[in-house]
Amino acid sequence: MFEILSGKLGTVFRRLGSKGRLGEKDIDEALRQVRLALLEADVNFRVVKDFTTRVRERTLGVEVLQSLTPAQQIIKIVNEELIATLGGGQSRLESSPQPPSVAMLVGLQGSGKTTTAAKLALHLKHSGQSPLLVAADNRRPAAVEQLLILGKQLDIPVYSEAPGATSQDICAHALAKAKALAATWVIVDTAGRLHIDEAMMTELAQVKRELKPVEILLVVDAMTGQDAVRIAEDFHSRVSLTGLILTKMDGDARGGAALSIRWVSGVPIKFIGIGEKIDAFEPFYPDRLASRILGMGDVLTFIEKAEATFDEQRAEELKKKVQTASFGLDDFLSQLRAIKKMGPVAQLVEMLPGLSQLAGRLPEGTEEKQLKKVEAILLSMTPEERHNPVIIGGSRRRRIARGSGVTPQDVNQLLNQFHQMQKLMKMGVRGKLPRNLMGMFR
Ligand SMILES: Nc1nc2c(ncn2[C@@H]2O[C@H](COP(=O)(O)OP(=O)(O)OP(=O)(O)O)[C@@H](O)[C@H]2O)c(=O)[nH]1
Ligand SMILES: [Mg+2]
Repeated sequence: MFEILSGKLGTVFRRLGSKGRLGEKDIDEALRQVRLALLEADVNFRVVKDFTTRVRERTLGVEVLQSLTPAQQIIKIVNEELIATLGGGQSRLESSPQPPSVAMLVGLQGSGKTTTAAKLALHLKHSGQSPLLVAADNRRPAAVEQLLILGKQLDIPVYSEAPGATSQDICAHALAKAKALAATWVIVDTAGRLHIDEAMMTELAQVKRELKPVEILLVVDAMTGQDAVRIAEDFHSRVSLTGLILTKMDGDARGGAALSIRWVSGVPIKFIGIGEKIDAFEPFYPDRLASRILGMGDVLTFIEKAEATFDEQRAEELKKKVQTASFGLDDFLSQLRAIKKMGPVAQLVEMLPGLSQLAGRLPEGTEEKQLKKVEAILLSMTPEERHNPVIIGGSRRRRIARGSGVTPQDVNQLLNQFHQMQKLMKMGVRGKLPRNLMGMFR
């Protein structure tokens, strides 16, 4: 899966990488190609539009890391936005506070429900649970037989009844069986239909009422592309899904369903089926899939490392400056300028570990107008005075005040503020500074 998309994206990024500097035009051209590649991979057009908009906005407002090339930065952003499109973090299986936890598998005919029920039961068994499989698909004897065979193969108990039994009966008896076996999980395989119809929905609603499943998982065939996405939306509106299982991920070379379904339906992908064999099944990790699609495991690892050392270097430099008290007024000046660009100082301080409680008690002087005044004062100082403010006595203070059109008291207040800031800094630099604050200390 994703071979074609992966190949196309690879070409786009290689082309970007061969250029030294990237202008807005290069970025737009690259994003145009990314958009085409996604559309060709059958990704939902709304997802594509939203994705490329997000990437574009971020590339334009990006903080340039010296240790990365522009192309690497774009790869990093594309990777992060791919992960976000796929759901962000891993969505695990929920369990009930009181066992057994019930997972009900729903889906259209042939989507892989029965196979997946067995795969999921085996997965749970391997993680130390004791599952019971339930054949709630009692309309077709062959369906029950299929589950019985799988259960036997895997040595996992299967509860079934003779054809014709009502699903209400099956559910009630299955729960009793689960209790008798001290099963921790009940995996219910339901009957599929060719299309979503009322009869199926009524039956599913009934099973849901009887068993109060903690998980209602839609099993959906990834090879059906955008149909899969539509089916997920339909099912979700009818039975409130808790998760998706995408099957046959081994089959489709395009992968549009996988890339669109979470974003469009809002339901997290919890597992994927990657083959007919019973162990061809795994939890879904958005970040792993994203790096597989980008096909750039090495580049991404490199980017992560470069970022980490970059942050560390910055934090380390700053720490040294503060510790050796060489954090001078020049630093203060550039810091104030950075703050001016970044928004209200109270918000920034809230993000600093250990400083949030000071947020409401910051000295005045951080408003826009005040900042200008402060800047003027600092610029009226000689470099020597900025470097070593202790030499600023009465006459220097008056000169600086005259030069910047303020009173000597204003100059004094600024110097006091600076000392307060130094104190705050000393407290704030204990841990690693959050990345978005690094701009303050340039
Ligand atoms: N390649 C591949 N085949 C799969 C996967 N999951 C299921 N299949 C195949 O899909 C076919 C249908 O699977 P079933 O589990 O019977 O589907 P179902 O949803 O229970 O079908 P009905 O009970 O008829 O509604 C079988 O041939 C499975 O082997 C998968 O992840 N990859
Ligand atoms: Mg089946």
